[in-house]
Amino acid sequence: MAKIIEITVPDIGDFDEVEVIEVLVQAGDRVEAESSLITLESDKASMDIPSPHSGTIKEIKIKAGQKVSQGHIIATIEADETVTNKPIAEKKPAKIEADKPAVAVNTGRSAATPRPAPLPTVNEGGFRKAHASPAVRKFARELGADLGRINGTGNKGRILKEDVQNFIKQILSGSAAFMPAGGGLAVAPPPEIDFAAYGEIESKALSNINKLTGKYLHSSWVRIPHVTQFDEADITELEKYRKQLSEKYKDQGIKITIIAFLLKAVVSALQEFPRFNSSLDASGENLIFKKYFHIGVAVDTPDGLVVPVIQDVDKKNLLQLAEEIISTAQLAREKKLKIDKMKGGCFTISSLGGVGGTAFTPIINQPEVAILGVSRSSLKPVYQDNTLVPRLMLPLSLSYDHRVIDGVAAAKFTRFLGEILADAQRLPS
Ligand code: CAO
Repeated sequence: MAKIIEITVPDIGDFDEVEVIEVLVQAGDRVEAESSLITLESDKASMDIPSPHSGTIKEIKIKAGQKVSQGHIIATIEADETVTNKPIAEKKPAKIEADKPAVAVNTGRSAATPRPAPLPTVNEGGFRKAHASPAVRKFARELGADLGRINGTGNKGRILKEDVQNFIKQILSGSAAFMPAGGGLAVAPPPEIDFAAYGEIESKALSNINKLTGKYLHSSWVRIPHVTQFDEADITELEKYRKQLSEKYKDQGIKITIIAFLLKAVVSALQEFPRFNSSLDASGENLIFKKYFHIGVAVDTPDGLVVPVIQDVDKKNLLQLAEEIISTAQLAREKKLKIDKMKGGCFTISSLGGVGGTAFTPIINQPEVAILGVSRSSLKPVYQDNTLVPRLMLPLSLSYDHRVIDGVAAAKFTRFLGEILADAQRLPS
């Protein structure tokens, strides 16, 4: 015969006065033996308390927020007739450490249920921090739902089972709001490694600039299909001219480096190839062509990379540009650059020419569609009129957004730059 049994909090180890954070059943619910009734959470761990019997819940004697200890009555249950006097679950509830996943990750198996296919990857950091009960965590993990991306509708934003179900429904229906930003890939998190296990280490926090730049670069790298076109410009004549100019303005403290010429050459190329002076709009379906020429210049500072923007390069002469590069780089290195000076760029130049190297693949400064990397010039033997002659060659590395720019256009763009830099007379002063 069915009988009413009181279900009490079992031995929960060293814990006393633990908070009930979720009541998972209500009166009238049918439960199976070992299914979770409530979730308790201490400052160290959370645990689900299972039902020791199958049957129907008659009355709930507990509510969320209450503190309980061993022996506290949770509920009464009308246990199934088949139940013996000995409850099925006499064991301690499974304790789930706050900083460990509830079940094995990505092995294709949960602790309880073997699965034929590997589970989708979740972001472990976000998953751990999410406000959810172990039962919901387990449920989410079984479905491969990333708790870190789910907004909870429960008490104090707690993630409920329904939230996980809704999230999965949204994913299946292809709702953009639930896809990774930009519809890109969900990337597996890096492995957590105890570096100290292999030798002495020192941990240093990244600078704010590092963190901010890192975010932008990562986003750009993941969202934009990058291709890099390499070329060389013969700057033998240009270098002579640059040295003359530098000499002339030395007394005024103005150093004219190749960057000023590159700014001018880039503007000419953008005028010739307007697609390089465009951005995709937020929908990704329209190209916005800019009629202005604001060019970013990557500056290396002690705290990391910043990209101030030189406004209206087409309206400034070489000397003005050279002065502005010097003063802007100085401000950037002294952290005095106003945020306005870093906005509105159309295209970026990143020069490692003062350092060295022969080529590199710069990351596009989104929402721009291309970036020009410049490496150190060097003397190379070049065939001219059937003779090998020494020429000063400047390596160019143009990374471009392949959604907007085709390979042929990129090759034409760098060729145009090469030709215009080779002929100093063609450069607007
Ligand atoms: N080939 C050969 N020499 C070059 C050169 C090149 N392509 N570019 C610069 N040089 C020379 C300069 O003429 C200068 O020579 P002198 O000291 O003999 O006068 C020297 O290298 C140092 O130049 P500079 O770097 O101080 O000046 P710049 O105008 O060329 O560059 C700036 C200014 C702000 C762009 C640069 O200082 C800087 O910060 N570069 C780093 C940018 C960066 O980090 N990019 C990587 C981003 S990752 O995508």
